[in-house]
Amino acid sequence: MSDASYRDAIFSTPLDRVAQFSFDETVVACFPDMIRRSVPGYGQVLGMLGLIASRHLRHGARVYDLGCSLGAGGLALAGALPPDAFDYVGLDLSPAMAERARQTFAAECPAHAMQVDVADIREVEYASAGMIMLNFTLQFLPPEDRDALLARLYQALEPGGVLVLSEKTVDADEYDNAWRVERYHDFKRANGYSDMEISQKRTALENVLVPDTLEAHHARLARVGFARSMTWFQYLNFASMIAFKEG
Ligand code: GEK
Repeated sequence: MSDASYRDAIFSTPLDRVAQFSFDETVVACFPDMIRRSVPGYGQVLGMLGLIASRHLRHGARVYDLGCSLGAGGLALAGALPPDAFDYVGLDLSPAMAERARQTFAAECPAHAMQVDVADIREVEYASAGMIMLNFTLQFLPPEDRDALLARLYQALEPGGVLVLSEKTVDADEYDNAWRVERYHDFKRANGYSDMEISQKRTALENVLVPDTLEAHHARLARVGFARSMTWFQYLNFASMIAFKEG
């Protein structure tokens, strides 16, 4: 991304009251830095989105990117596919994110059809799509809303379409989970976050980011209709799955 990006220091000062995490202007400014340093495998997942689209996307099909933030998923596809290969629709609840995504697409891939709307992904009427990306977004929805959204996405997918679902996950086994979370904190420390930043972000995300187990994800995908889903990527407690609608 060519936009100037600021270093994420949101949780580097002691706060009297740690605010709940929200995607406001402060977060937007440092978002690319934050997500790279705090989501293991973020870059690898993005890189594969283009390759997955090259293999699975019907030429000219619509692609939804739900919770598109600054549009990294759209940029990944535009970098891998020609302008007539797909119509991109990015959706995000945050007007600040959506505006920056629009500016980035206009600057980086002006020939591609890139639309960005401010919307709650739970309330959108989805048109038919060849590929739907939920890249680290479902985890922010209240757990009770997740089935209904995925059921609607399954309905919106064309036969042969794919859903890519990337998430922070939790392990059912408490020892496995503790190991993964501790190594994740090591990963953040190695990427320059202090213990205070790590613990304050953790508090801010409590009740905002509620992770599921991989088993719960695959069970949900099966429940809403997907005959086949698999985990194609995992790095500590972050994973990406792909679900196939029968063609
Ligand atoms: C990327 N996919 O860079 N409706 C719409 N958007 C929402 C909703 C909702 N109900 N809830 C949260 N969001 C991106 C990264 S970030 C992940 C996704 C992270 C949006 C929220 O505004 C934010 O932009 C995004 O989901 C999650 O590949 O920050 O860890």
